Amino acid sequence: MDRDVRRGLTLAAGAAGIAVVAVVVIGVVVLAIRSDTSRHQPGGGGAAAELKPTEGSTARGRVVFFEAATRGVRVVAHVEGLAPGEHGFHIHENGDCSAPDASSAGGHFDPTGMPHAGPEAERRHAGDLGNLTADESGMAHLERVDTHLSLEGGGSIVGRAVVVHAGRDDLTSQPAGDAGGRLACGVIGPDGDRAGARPEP
Ligand SMILES: [Cu+2]
Ligand SMILES: [Zn+2]
Repeated sequence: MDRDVRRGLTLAAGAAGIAVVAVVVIGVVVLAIRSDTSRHQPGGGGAAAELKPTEGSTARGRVVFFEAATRGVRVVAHVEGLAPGEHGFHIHENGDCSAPDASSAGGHFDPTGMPHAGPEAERRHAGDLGNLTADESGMAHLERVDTHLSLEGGGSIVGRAVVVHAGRDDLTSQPAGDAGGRLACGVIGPDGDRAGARPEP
């Protein structure tokens, strides 16, 4: 009897030991997976905006933003349904395209209190991306690295809106380059799926 009790206790202790080891192993595996995931999150995903036509417009497209290999943010835009020629292309302050004319997006994104200017200017609204140029079929493609843009921190463009205009941005007139009405608008959101983005050249 005494021997059986002792044997039972030994077996129980053995089972408990195995259970403890199993819990520790599972815990370590879970922690490893979690730390692996978090390691890929900061700055890993880019941002993107789906541009939808405003009332009476046929313009639509997609713009993706991602950290450039060196400094700045790479902007890749495809827009179609435009009249051939130049069209003002900006980031506006409010991530709100709900108004039929996209007026809800507000003015140009300008976190540093600068004048309106062209994309190559040192002193410009952060949102001043210049113009898109549509070809004869109404399609526009733009790809450039912009050192005034940021995807994180106080000056982040995430949560703002991209707007394409009916007219050309003259890169000079205040406060918005005299670019006319708004043809398409899209809110910039985080873009975990980078499959649509082009690799660094
Ligand atoms: Cu604009
Ligand atoms: Zn501007």
